[in-house]
Amino acid sequence: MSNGKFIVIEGVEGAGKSRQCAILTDALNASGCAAVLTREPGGAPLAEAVRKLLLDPAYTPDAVTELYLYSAARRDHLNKIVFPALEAGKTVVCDRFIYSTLAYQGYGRGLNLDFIREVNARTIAPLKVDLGLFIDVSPEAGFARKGGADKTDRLERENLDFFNRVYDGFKTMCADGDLVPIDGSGEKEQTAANILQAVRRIL
Ligand code: Z5A
Repeated sequence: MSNGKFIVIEGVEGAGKSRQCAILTDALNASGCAAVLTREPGGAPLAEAVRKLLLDPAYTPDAVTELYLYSAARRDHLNKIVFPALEAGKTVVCDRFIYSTLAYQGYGRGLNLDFIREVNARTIAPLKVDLGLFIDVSPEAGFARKGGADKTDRLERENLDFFNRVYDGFKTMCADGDLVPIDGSGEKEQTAANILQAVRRIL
């Protein structure tokens, strides 16, 4: 279906995903490879509206409800932004994707991983991820970078055990070969160089 490449950057809170996605998109555009920056949950009007609901501490959805809300936002985002960009031959850089669903709703909340994989596969079909990167920064280090958790964000109210399970889930996906680990402990420029090196291998 697609001509462009679909690249995903994952990590825990404060790992530097947003910053690195922007740096990578700028670097690709500057080198003549047309690239679009987007994010999940969100990236399109309906998906951004769902994002607000998901992060709002006023609501208490269980893990299954979360899974379907993230998936609904994802399908809308793919239809409105990602599929058209890929069909136009552009590379898409996406801040979080299906690996976050496995990490947070699966490893974090305890929802069955095969169930999530099935929903993920049906939600994104016929898309395949060309490259999934995991910026390796521990939850403690990530929150320290951000100056602590944002308590107005429903998910950031979770305890450290939850975020450690999420982190371990990402590490398992790296060990399984689904994600490529990127050392995120250094300066932003070093992390950006590591990411660019991994991306060049698939372009
Ligand atoms: N979620 C889910 O549960 N299921 C799903 O399927 C999906 C998502 C898709 C929102 O995500 C929530 O959705 C998230 C997972 C869940 N839950 N939580 N909690 P989000 O991506 O919007 O939220 P976030 O992960 O909390 O983003 P963030 O805090 O903005 O983190 P970041 O994008 O990785 O970091 P950053 O904004 O680029 O940088 C953070 C700070 O660190 C900033 O001050 C930077 O200047 C600093 N920074 C960055 N790099 C460095 C380095 N190398 N050194 C020092 N300081 C640095």
